[in-house]
Amino acid sequence: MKDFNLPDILQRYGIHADSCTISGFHRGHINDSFIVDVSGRCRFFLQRINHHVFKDPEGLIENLIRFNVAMQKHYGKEGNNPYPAIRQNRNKKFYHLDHDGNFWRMMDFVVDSRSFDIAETADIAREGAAAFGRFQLVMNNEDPAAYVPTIPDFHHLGKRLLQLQDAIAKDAFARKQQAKDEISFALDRLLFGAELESLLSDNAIPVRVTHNDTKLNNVLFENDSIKSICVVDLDTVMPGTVLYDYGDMVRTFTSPVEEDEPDPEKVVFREEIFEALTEGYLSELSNSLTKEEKEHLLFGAKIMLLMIGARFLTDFLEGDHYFKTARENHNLDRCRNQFILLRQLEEKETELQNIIMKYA
Ligand code: GN1
Ligand code: MG
Repeated sequence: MKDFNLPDILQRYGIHADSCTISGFHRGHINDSFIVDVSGRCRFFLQRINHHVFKDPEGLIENLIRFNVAMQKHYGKEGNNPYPAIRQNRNKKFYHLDHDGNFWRMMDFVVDSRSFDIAETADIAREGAAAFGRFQLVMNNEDPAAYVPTIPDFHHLGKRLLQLQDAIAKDAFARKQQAKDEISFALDRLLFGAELESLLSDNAIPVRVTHNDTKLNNVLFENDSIKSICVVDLDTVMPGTVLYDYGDMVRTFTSPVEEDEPDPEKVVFREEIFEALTEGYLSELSNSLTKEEKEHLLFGAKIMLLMIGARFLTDFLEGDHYFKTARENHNLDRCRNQFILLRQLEEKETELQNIIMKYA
């Protein structure tokens, strides 16, 4: 972990470091996160926004404020809104820029909550997906043009695949040979990029404000039940499509192991979990999606698996500069894992499409 002057940052928010316990929260691959416990009285979630990835942190904060206003309006009374508030510092700003050019943000910590890395049961999958469905229902009233793309072309599959091809051509770390199977798997699917572009350019799939990082562990559940509270990790709430959000749920819910599990035997596409998440998402949203959106949800799962796998592979070939890694070949393991899941999905495509249509 880099050396940050956390006491100084907390001071900007009127908190004395002596009066609190700070612990690192090591889940995301991009930002640095800390839980700040103030003498057991209240808790905050302090984050350094990685400005090499989010190049417009101010725009990101503006999105977040806009998002909070929308949720506040939706839930009405203050106490009914489960979404954590973003705190102002002593200069009345919603972020703090430190001497090293780091952007910091502090939010309330959602107490008595938990998250799941794995969908252990179908009920968890159904409720997790329903939480993203309820999020989407509110976002459907938001104007996508009012939200800054916090990462331009984040889910532009065509560009992601070009970046991969570029990394293969350069092979700057001489790792191409080690990843030859994964490379050919990805190159066999270059057409997915063109297919997505044509759907978007025909306006067949509408642009909405979407979450864009719908991992299961971005849903907060109550501590003592499997009722969801809200969804978190809102930095990529921006213009997108429901194909991405549904797709990223399929990617992160269906496997019984995490995305970096290196043992290929353990990566299994669980159809019952797929069905539960589809049911949960569409139980909330079915009436407000277009026919084309519903028909292309499975395609959304395919593009997200390919895209994240390709991003891990690109990062592996480029020497692991983007995603945090903890071991050798970590990004290659992640890529392999995602491609195994995609292959299994492709083998069951007809059945899976029928399941979607049952709830659509
Ligand atoms: C990153 O940092 P985290 O874990 O929330 C990434 C997502 C990937 C995910 C893979 C901004 O999310 O796109 O799906 O890792 N976020 C960014 O686990 O690149
Ligand atoms: Mg995220």
